[in-house]
Amino acid sequence: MARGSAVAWAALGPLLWGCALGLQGGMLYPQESPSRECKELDGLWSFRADFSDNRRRGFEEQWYRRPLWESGPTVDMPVPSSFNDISQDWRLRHFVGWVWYEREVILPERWTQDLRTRVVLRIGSAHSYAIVWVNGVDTLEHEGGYLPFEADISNLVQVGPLPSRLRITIAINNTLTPTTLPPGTIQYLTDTSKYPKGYFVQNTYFDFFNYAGLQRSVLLYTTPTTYIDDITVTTSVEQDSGLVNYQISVKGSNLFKLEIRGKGFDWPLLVKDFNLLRWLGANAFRTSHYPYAEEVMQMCDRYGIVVIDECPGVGLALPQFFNNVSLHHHMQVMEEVVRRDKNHPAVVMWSVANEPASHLESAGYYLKMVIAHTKSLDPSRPVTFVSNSNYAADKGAPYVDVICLNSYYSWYHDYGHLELIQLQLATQFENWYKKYQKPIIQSEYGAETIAGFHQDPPLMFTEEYQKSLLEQYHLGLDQKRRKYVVGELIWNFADFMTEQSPTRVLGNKKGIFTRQRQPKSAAFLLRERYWKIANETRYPHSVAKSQCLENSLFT
Ligand code: GCB
Repeated sequence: MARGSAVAWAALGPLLWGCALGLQGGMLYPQESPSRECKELDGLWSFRADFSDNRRRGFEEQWYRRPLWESGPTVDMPVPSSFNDISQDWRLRHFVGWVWYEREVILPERWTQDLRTRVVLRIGSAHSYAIVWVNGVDTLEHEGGYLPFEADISNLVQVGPLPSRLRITIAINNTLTPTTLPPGTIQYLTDTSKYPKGYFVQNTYFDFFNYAGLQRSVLLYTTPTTYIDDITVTTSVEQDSGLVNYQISVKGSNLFKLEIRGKGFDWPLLVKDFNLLRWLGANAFRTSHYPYAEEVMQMCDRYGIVVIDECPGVGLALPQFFNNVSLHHHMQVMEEVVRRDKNHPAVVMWSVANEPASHLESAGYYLKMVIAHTKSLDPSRPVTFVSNSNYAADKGAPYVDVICLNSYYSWYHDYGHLELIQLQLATQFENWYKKYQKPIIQSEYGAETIAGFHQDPPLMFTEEYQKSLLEQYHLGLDQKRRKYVVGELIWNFADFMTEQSPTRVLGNKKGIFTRQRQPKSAAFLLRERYWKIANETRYPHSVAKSQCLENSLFT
């Protein structure tokens, strides 16, 4: 079937901005309209993990050629969800390698018969490498979790009389390598007195559990054969008028189920989180440490929450992770992030990485290149990465627009000595500002806290300690807030799952809310603070606000 491939740019507003140079094609969020229909494929899929020694039996036996149940037993797997938390089989929780998902769909007859209709298969995210077959035909591959990808499958479904039943098979590999984002390493443990033959573990260099699977929605949608492929919205100001410009690319002529969904997308949880943000009076967050679901970004637009949009550049901790293959992939990931999120007014800044080993020369070059590339994709927004390096050693800071700093005074060192926080924080800010004269955001600070643990005077892990630690930080932040510190982001909004280690008690407990979204004492402290600051800066001409923006890029 012939399909037009020409790309026509319809400029429907003044084009003031030549962005999106490197963005290949669009990735619009699928929405129903008079010309587009959607069919969600969320629900139960058939699933099998490939437990074979080399994890490649699925490819050797070509499991995609026939219904999955024909090649062996399958289990039910909900989509969206992380496969790790669903099963009672402990091997699945820590499984590393290929897993197979399959789902059969019956298509509306019009989709298969009307040659003026394009049928698109869209996968919200598959962590981390995915291969997709439609009716056994290799259709699509994608590297990197947390971002959507899609394929026009019209030619597979519009093939004569009624193959209206479609079999979608998706193989996903969650192995992290030195060139994935985030990176990781596989370590074979060869001491046969301790480990069975072939035993290996996945090493990661970040602090969250490497949940995997189809964690966001999968859907089919249609467009006409001539369709809008992309929209780019930009804004500017001319004299006293605000201008909204847009460029359109036309192609062709319920209840919480935490613990059991890993980090599978969940509407009730999302709405609850935004209600909590509103309750807190918070107005910003960072998508640490990977892009969040598109529905989250839409909620930010609606609720007026500004976002530092971070890519999965986390765990770049070893020198070997700063290589050319990774650099190329990292740039490509930034293209996908910008392509997906560029039109969200909520996005105020791109973050290309969290805590890379930025004291290394090779990291300096790498960050310089990724930041420059991101700026060429979107010259309208500032770009940063989040640092935990020493100000004098950091090789990436010269290239960022805003310095973002993570520090854990009186937590990872000087245990219990809350009295040191103000001094250490002031030193941190003064050193960085003196060297770079750039606006600074405190992008992480906090303390591990087990809800219900109490001790006064405060001891580590109690609610009192978390509260007191935050109070000390706030005193320090307030000293600089009206000068050059332009933001503060608590670590963390809610408790979350991590790998097991002696420093983590059923995950990271630095949340001010539990994983079930119940407040710890610190939540009330922050609520008071955020609303107080919001009220102080409510009036645009107040002294407080103009001082707060002094020296900032945003003036
Ligand atoms: C950090 C990391 C974050 C961790 C946090 C912690 O600096 O950016 O991923 O979870 O510290 O709690 O240690």
